[in-house]
Amino acid sequence: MTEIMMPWSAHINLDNGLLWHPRRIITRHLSDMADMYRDPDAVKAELESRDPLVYRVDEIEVPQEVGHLLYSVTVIYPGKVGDEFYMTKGHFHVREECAEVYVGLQGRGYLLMQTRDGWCTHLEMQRGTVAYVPPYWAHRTINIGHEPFVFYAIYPAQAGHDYRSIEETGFGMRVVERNGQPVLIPNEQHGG
Ligand code: M6P
Ligand code: ZN
Repeated sequence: MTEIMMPWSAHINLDNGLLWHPRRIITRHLSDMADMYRDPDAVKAELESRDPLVYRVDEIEVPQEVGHLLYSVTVIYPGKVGDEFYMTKGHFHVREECAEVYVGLQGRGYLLMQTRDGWCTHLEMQRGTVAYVPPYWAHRTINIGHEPFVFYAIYPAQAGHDYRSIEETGFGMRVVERNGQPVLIPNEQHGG
């Protein structure tokens, strides 16, 4: 029998990006993604003194089934490892045919996207940007500013996260600071 869920609402604090509702909170520190940054010496030096919180994801709780929509609010804190800006791990969807929509709420960021055959592109995001991640594109977000970069994401609940491909090959581009500005450079370690 079809189970009927009661309608409900949540609340996003637009000042700090945090979601108020029963939810799952995911926090990622530098040590959780140490191998993803380009400069191992910078990672090591940083981890010797502290293990900074790079980003936080607040998710609502819905069944991860076809028909439901899952959404989350991500806060990427400002910062760099060496000259590389703080970023999310990035993932393909397990169900690669699932798209995703991002809405910028605060700060400035890049949304880096890449196909399986290595086509890599990016979009700039700020408050009010609505970015569409089409099916079959891996996606990673990067804080390129001096304040938290906050965005809302919504996607089919069955999408799932595949981190392994990105852990193995990385993205084709990295975002680093040059003369105070964010610059995309090719990723020499990219194996895709
Ligand atoms: C967005 C969505 C989430 C994702 C989060 C952090 O909120 O795409 O599904 O979990 O960003 O990105 P990642 O899972 O790659 O660390
Ligand atoms: Zn996704």
